[in-house]
Amino acid sequence: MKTVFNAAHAAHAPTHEIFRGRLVPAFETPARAEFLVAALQGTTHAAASTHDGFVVPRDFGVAPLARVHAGAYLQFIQGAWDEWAAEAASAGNTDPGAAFPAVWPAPGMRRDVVPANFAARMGLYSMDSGTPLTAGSWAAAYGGAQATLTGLALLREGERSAYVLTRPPGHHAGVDFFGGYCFVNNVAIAAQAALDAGAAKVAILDVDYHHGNGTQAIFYDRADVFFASIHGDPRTEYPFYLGHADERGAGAGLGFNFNLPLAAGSPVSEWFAALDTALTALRTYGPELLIVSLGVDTFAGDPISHFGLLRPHFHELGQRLATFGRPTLLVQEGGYATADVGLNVRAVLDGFDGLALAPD
Ligand code: Q9C
Ligand code: ZN
Repeated sequence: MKTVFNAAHAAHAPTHEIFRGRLVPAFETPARAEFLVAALQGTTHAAASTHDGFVVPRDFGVAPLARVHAGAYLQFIQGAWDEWAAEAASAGNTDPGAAFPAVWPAPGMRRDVVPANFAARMGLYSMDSGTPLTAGSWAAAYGGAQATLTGLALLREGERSAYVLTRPPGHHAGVDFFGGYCFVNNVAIAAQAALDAGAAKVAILDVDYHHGNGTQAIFYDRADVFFASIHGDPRTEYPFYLGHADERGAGAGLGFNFNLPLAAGSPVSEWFAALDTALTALRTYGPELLIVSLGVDTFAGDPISHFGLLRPHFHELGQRLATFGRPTLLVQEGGYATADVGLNVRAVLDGFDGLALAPD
């Protein structure tokens, strides 16, 4: 299948994140995309006529992002690094590290008055302190949204499937907040764009280890997007505060949200049983389009996750997604066993395309 490559990903290059009271090497790094490029180059998934076989993203502008995200949030993210750098410079630091939020409006505090203070706005527009905001975060995230919209355009032009090779990921980002390494919600932007282009029903299947809280929340009260997710139980796993099985949608959206949380450490057989359950529900829904939040942090070797999928299981995942039989947009989300991310994704794409599992 064709791969759309967000080359702007490299602009977002966090070096560290906060973990257990210390700065540790960042998990979500440009190297992830480099391994993806290396694994797909020279394969049938990199057979386009430009950019080493990868499709170059078109530019659809900021309007499709604003169909999902609040304008004030997009403006903040766009200018956040410059504000942070200017503030640091005025304090005599001309080479600040990444910006991290450290203060949030707890329930009962005001969200309707946007603070002038930069740190206060970082908290207003975020969900965690685990997401470094860097000089290139906006450029990379914007490029990712454009790459995803380009993948959608390929489907409209007749491709059966397309893969979007991008980072940072997107599924934790909500209408007006970043977090979980995510700034803009690529799959939500693509789903909304598909509806705006005339689709009546879109399905999003999220197979990242972590619940796609942003995607769920964006479409929770709507019937035109069915969100299904298989993920680590939020009682113990990030993002903790959303992703339980009793979240079935609200209002017109009741019945169109389907969470399949599994205990950390669940066997792969249970994961595939959940996949079948999710695909059955999505088939009943009858969408014109399937969008997959393709995290491969379900891999046994992932450093921050606790499922046990191996290379052949990713191949099997691709096969099962293909049997769904709808135009399918696969969008990269998590996966932090950096050296294995590319091979795991290649296994999914090979499985989808009916190719044999390639040796490592
Ligand atoms: N130091 C995605 O997979 N915190 N996001 C992990 C480890 C957040 C993962 C803490 C994990 C977010 C898209
Ligand atoms: Zn994840």
